[in-house]
Amino acid sequence: MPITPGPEDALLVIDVQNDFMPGGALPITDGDAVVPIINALAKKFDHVILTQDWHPHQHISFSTTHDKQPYEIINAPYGSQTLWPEHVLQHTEGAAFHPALHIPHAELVLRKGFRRHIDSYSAFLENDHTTTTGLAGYLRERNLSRLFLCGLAYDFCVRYSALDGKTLGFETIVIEDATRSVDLPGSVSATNAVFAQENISRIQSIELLVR
Ligand code: VGL
Ligand code: ZN
Repeated sequence: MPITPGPEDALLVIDVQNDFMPGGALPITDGDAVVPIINALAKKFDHVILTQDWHPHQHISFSTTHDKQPYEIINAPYGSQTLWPEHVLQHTEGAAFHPALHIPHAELVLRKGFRRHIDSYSAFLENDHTTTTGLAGYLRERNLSRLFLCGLAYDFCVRYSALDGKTLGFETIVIEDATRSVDLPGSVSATNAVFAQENISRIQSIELLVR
């Protein structure tokens, strides 16, 4: 069904950064395929917000910080934490947005994951599920009530952003073909299941791009 974004809608573009692209530090298969789709989607929205994963050296999510291998899981003070290769180090090329991402009218770039001792998948709350990024307050003050999510990765940062957005009272829709997954064992099926359970709808970009 065609959808026409209105003044209370925002496109939330999650982590379209070089390190998540093929050849990057934490590569996502086909990650760069979302860039032209997101550029086209952005033209349909008055309000676009970009998130930027932004880690300091020795970040808690880095396997190297713990002398462990990537994709092992540790018990952090706030719960279990998957370990990743070092990625999106603050102010490096790897942390920069993909050079072909072209959204000149984006209104906010929200950085997350900049605290050494807490990871942040969600654009709203860090992985302790308590520390806020300030995004919910920003959206409320600006009367932005419906969110369309796209970007990387479907099964991590898009997943937790969509869930927290919904819990915090926003209508939340994921544009499935404008995302790609890290695809660890079970991560995509768990994401699909939790989206169904929480009534987070999945749509295709064509529904916004027609007309
Ligand atoms: C992400 C793992 C680690 C993401 C960020 O953007 O989905 N995944 N940091
Ligand atoms: Zn990260």
